[in-house]
Amino acid sequence: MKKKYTNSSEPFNKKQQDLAPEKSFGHDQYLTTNQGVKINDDNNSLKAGDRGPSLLEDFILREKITHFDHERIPERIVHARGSAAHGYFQPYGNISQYTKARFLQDPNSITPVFVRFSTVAGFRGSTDLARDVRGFAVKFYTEEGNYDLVGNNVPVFFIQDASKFPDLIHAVKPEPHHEMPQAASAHDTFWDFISLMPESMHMIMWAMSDRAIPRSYRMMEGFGVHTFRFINAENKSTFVKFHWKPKLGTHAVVWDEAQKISGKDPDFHRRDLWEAIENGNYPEWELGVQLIPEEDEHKFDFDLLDPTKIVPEELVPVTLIGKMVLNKNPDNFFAETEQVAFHPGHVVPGIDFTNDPLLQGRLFSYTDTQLSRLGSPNFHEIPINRPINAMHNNQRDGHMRQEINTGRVSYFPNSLGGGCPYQAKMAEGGFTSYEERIDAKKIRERSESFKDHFSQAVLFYESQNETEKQHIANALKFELSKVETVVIRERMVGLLAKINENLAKEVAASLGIVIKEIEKPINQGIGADTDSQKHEPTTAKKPETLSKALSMIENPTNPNDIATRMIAFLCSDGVNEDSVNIMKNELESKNAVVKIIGTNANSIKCDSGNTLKVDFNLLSTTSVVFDGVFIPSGKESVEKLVQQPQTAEFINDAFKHCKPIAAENEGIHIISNSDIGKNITSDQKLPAGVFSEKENKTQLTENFVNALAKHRIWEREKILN
Ligand code: HDE
Repeated sequence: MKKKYTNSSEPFNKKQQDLAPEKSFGHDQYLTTNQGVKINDDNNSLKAGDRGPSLLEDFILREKITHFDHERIPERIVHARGSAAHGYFQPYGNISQYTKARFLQDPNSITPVFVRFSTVAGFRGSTDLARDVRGFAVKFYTEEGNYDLVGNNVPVFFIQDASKFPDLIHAVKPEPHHEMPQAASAHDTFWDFISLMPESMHMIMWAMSDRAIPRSYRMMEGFGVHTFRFINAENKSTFVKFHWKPKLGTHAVVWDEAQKISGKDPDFHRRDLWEAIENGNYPEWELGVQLIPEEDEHKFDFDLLDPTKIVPEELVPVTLIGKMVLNKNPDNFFAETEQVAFHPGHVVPGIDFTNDPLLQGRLFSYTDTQLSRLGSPNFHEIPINRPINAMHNNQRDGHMRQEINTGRVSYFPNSLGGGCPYQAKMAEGGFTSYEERIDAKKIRERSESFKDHFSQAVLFYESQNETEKQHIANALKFELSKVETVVIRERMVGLLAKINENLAKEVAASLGIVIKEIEKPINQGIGADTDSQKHEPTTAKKPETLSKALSMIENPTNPNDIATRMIAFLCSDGVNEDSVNIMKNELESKNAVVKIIGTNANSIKCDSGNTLKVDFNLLSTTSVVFDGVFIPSGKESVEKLVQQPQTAEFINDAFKHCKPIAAENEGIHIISNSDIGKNITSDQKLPAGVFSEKENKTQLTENFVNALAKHRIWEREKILN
């Protein structure tokens, strides 16, 4: 008899279930509908006959497809692309002198956090390596309620007033007629807007620097950007600027590398964060504060309320008050990373706002956008958004309400409910706003104290070292050469001339602009001369003191540390096992991560006859995702590698991106076969950061490790350019 064909999966037996790698469901759980009805066949819809039309009656099919149809929610209008992790925050001591916020008092207290890093402009599926500012949003689940520090990896912002934010974002997002380019600021509308907004020039210097192409989320600084207030138990206010300092130092990739990573591994930052946490390399930051007494508000030559200004660390040092460790990946991207709702207005007693006009606008925006993004006023009930302390109020109902409120009292004041929930006095932890005296006219004006748009742009630019300055110039040349409208390029060169004439000249030359021709008023352009922009920019003076803290290269954190750096070992059959192991052990003892790149995807036979497990096939990986390359000895291995065109490409990229490269014995053939060969001097000297000590293995290892600790061998750029 013909067997009935149903294509229905038979249930796994107990033994198979126990072997399953995924334990997300309990092993005795049946597949059910959302109403809890057990499903007998999840592979076939209900039909009239086995070849017949499907039946509308099929409630199992209808439920499944209806749910699927509604699986997407609107992505964030900005910061759509992001990755997040759980962790904790621990203060170093008691700072009750400045703030009564309880989570900052006791070094034995641990506050859970959820942190989301993001790019700003790209859509949810866009590349991690776009040239862009990175979001750095931290939710502290404190005993006194949720506190969100919603910052960026750049300490200033493009605009001074919230009313310009929609314009800025419209300008930077893909152009509306053809929705191009994705996740990129290199296009006309962005630079048109910027060229008419001199206040953006300080932030532009940061955005064109390598800060906008971080090596990893784990290697970025974070900043609260605005000036906030700490409030102590006596109601005394101290101005505060927040900083996150990464334990692994602040590092970037180079632009050519960023573009290649965008193609080879657009999830590079997401993967890096995920894998570091999975491997137990928990990223860590220290929380720093710059504290400014209320009396000193007007002591600076910029306004503390102006978000386009930093308080240089040389003027007010950063005091480290605690550390944050990220030690757990989310269980579900949508439920946590996508549904988390941050808000700069989520503060706890002891933290308060200033009148920064950008911050004030943000205080409105976040709940508003989350109402449409998350679809209901009850998004605070989503697990990732819930505070850890109890929450009681008289807010009721609305879409997707989870809580079942009992009783008939949902108003305050009430007597029927005994006046509950009742208000908390200040001494009981009730939030009271700082009593700032305001006596002013209602006007649409920008403060005179906001008008210097260039001094700090100059301070930032001049505080960079030569390599960093060159990278800024290169970024501007790249971005502006993608701008098609000549007058926009010209306006930009005009603005750059206010920062540094040589920079402007270099950019102008690359754009084919003669600098003399563009000495026009800076604010020219349609709509640029409105009252709100009437402050003409002053020509900036060179600052007397530079700020070393602003240079990533000149201000390294833990300069000898190579922890979690990714090192590629290029190997093939016949590789010398000792050569692999000696270098591997040394690097791993310093907590670097070694990956074996093989000419196949499985394993390699060493010269000793032992097998070596391959992590990546040369064909499927790329040098741009590594921090350094080592070629172990082994004649046969080297010969095989030389035959693969990918080997030279691997080395050429590593060389071009200024990465340390080391080769042992025969490995030197691979180096001489690559672009490096052209740069070996007549007396056989290798270029900077390339090592090949034939006899002395210890020296080779030491040189390689020291070079990796420097992150990049920048002097090599001189021979490459
Ligand atoms: Fe945001 N910003 N922003 N922003 N922002 C959002 O809120 C907004 C600003 C920042 O990982 C949105 O829930 C306005 C500065 C981060 O979920 C939205 C203004 C800084 C994130 C919004 C600013 C930030 C956001 C979009 C000018 C650094 C991602 C989705 C007045 C201090 C948070 C959402 C996450 C997200 C508005 C300026 C940081 C639309 C109106 C300055 C890190 O509400």
